[in-house]
Order: sequence, then structure tokens, then C-alpha cells
Amino acid sequence: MQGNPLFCICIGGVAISLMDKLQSDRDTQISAACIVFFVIAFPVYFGIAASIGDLGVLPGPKGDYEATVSETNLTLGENELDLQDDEPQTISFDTDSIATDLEGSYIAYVRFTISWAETNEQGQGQDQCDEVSIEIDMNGVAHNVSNITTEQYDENGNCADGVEHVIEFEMIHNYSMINSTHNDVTESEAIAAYDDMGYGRGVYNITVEVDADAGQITPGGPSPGPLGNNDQGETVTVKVEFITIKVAVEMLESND
Ligand SMILES: [Ca+2]
Ligand SMILES: [Ca+2]
Repeated sequence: MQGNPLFCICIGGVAISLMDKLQSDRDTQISAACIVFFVIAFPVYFGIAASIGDLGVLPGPKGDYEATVSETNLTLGENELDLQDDEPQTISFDTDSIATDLEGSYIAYVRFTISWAETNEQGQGQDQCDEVSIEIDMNGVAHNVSNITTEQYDENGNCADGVEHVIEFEMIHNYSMINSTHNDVTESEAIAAYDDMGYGRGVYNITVEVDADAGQITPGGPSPGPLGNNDQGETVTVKVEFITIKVAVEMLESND
């Protein structure tokens, strides 16, 4: 009998025939071995596959995690602009230029620093600090704040020590979680609390304009009126930095 050995099992009286073939017939032995293998292997395979499919990803254990954050100050660029009075200039900073430095890090926030001093005013009156306007265009940047931000800085005094203004934008929503604890979460959820969602990357266009203010004197005697200083504009420095972070999380001992 060369048929399926199961056929023999179904016919009660011929069980002995199956045993004989198992002992003597090679085809029957191979068939029996294959049946045993698939009977064992199929449920195991489909059981594992179903478990993975249900989970999507392996979640890891839930618990309380402490996140340790290390911040790094990364300069995207710094530009010194020689600006004539009332003649704006636009400069661009592209994060592609520091893509390697950004790998494996999140951008917590971006910082713009605008600085200048009075350097070129001529005349007998006291120098007057120049007025500077800035427009930050983030249309080319993935972000969660406004596309255009403008500021105008009208300074008093003579800028003898220079002036500096800082504008910052968060790229990680509500970033203030340095070394914080995250309760009843998985390890990946604790890390995800610091995810910048890819924000901060792209091209920043920054327009700067100077409105030169000049001092004056009013001479005594028969002079016809006040004498104004001469001021052609100013040199303004724009610096763009990222405060980037790397995050390490560790389950607190109380969860062990
Ligand atoms: Ca001035
Ligand atoms: Ca000036």
C-alpha cells in the first residue's frame, strides 16, 4: 500500500499495517516525519505571528523612567552685515550645512542673537545708537510657531558697550523637561516626550535693516542752528544657534 499513511489510521483494523510500514517503508517514514513536523511547527509559527501583528511593535515594560538630558549648543551660522541706512539685507541659513551634527539629536529650541554697536558716527554731538529691525522668515522651516516674526529695537544712549537682543523659539513643545521623571510609560514613550517631530530643520531667511540715528549739538553764539552728526548705517551681527539634546532613559529602581 503506497497511499497516505493516515488512510491506514482511519481504518481501525489496519493500524498494524501502518506500524509495519513505518518500520520498513522509507516513503512512509518520510511522510510521517513531515506530518509530525508540520503539526508541531504550524501552531507555533502562527501563534508568534499573531502576537507580533497585534502588538505592532514590541513595547517594552511600563514603569517610571528617569530621563537624563544633555544639551549642546550648535551654531548654524553667524553673519556680519554692513548695512547702509534704510537699506535692508536678507541672509539665509540652511540646516543642511550642519545635518551631520544634527544626526541623533533633537532640536530643543533655536536662538537668534542680534548685536551691534555704534561704530561709524561722526560729528561733535554725542553718538546715538542706531535703530535695528529684524524679520525672521520661517516659511522654509518645519516648526510649530509663527511663519514671520518681526522685532524693532530702538535704543537709547550711544551703544558704547554694544547692544544685544535674543529671540528664541521652542522646537520641542513645552521644552522644560531636563532630567525629568515619566510615570507609567514605556521606555520609548519616555524618550518620545522629547521628540522634536523634525522641527527646526530647513532654511531660515532673516532680513535686517538699520535706521541710523545721529546725535547733534547746538553751538552757542551766533550759529544758525543745531549741527547734526553724520551716520551712514551700521554693522549688525546675526547669529543662529540650536540648543540640541540627547536623551538617555533609565527605569527607576522602584519598578524592578
Ligand atoms: Ca548712530
Ligand atoms: Ca552707525
